[in-house]
Amino acid sequence: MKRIMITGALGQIGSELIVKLRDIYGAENVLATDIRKTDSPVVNDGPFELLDVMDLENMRKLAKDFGADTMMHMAALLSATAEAKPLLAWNLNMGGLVNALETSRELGLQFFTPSSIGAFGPSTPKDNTPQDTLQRPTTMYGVNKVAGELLCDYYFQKFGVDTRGVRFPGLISYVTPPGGGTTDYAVDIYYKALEEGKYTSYIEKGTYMDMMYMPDALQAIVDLMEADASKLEHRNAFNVTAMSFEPEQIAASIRKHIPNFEMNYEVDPIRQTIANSWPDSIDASAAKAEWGFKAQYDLDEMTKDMLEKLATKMK
Ligand code: AKB
Repeated sequence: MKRIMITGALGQIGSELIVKLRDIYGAENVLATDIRKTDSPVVNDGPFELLDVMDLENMRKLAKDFGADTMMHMAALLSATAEAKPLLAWNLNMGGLVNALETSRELGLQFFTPSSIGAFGPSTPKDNTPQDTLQRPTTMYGVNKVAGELLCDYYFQKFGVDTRGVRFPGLISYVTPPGGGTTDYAVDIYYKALEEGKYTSYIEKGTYMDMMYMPDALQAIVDLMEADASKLEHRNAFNVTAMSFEPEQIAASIRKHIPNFEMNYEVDPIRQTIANSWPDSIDASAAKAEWGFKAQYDLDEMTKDMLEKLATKMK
């Protein structure tokens, strides 16, 4: 990775990934692109171009003019939004992906795109979900993710594009809030804990999902992209996780810092159905063995850092 182009740069992952990549590879070597422009470090602190990922011609031109050797395709709708707008999700998630893969094939770019725990479904083994297992998701997001994993494998096998990916769990960060995901409650809860001392969860108690703190997710992307290709038996996509918890456990972790924190429930049937169809915990041993994946933060370490950073940010 020397000249990296990123789509969806202003999204939840992109906006922090850009900063990390610019630190490592130099600001001038990381091209951020997004369909919108904001007054933010992503736009102001390095190269930035407007790009609709449905526009293959412009994507190709930007990558070529920049002299990119790597494409990181982050633009996508998350699970709850995709469930509300399934046709838009199909068109954008699949259309954007195929354009990014085509650009990478034509220009010989290394390629990364995230998959998700959403690529699993109710018939997948729920505990310690294996790397290679049944994937019959029942959500549009899941359908997109499985099709995307297969498409990336196809571009690797058929055209030799160096495609790599991870199945991210819910990602938690104090920088850019997520939008339209099922796991977003685990981010919202920290804001509300500091603002109001209480939170109403749309996910039912007892619902376990895998999660990861953003610094670990960003490091995982860099480590996978820098990994020796000859060591990778899998490519699209590796299970990665740092923790699995249910709402009562994150509330208990918050109470270690805010003892009177109150948790209530008003379950959203759509997001609950999505959560119920996902694993309770996944097995990341293939990622550990093939490229040394390691997460630093557990639930309590993450809670401490989130509350400290958010308190400063919200001052
Ligand atoms: C979502 O909830 O949609 C995402 C994901 C797990 O892919 N955070």
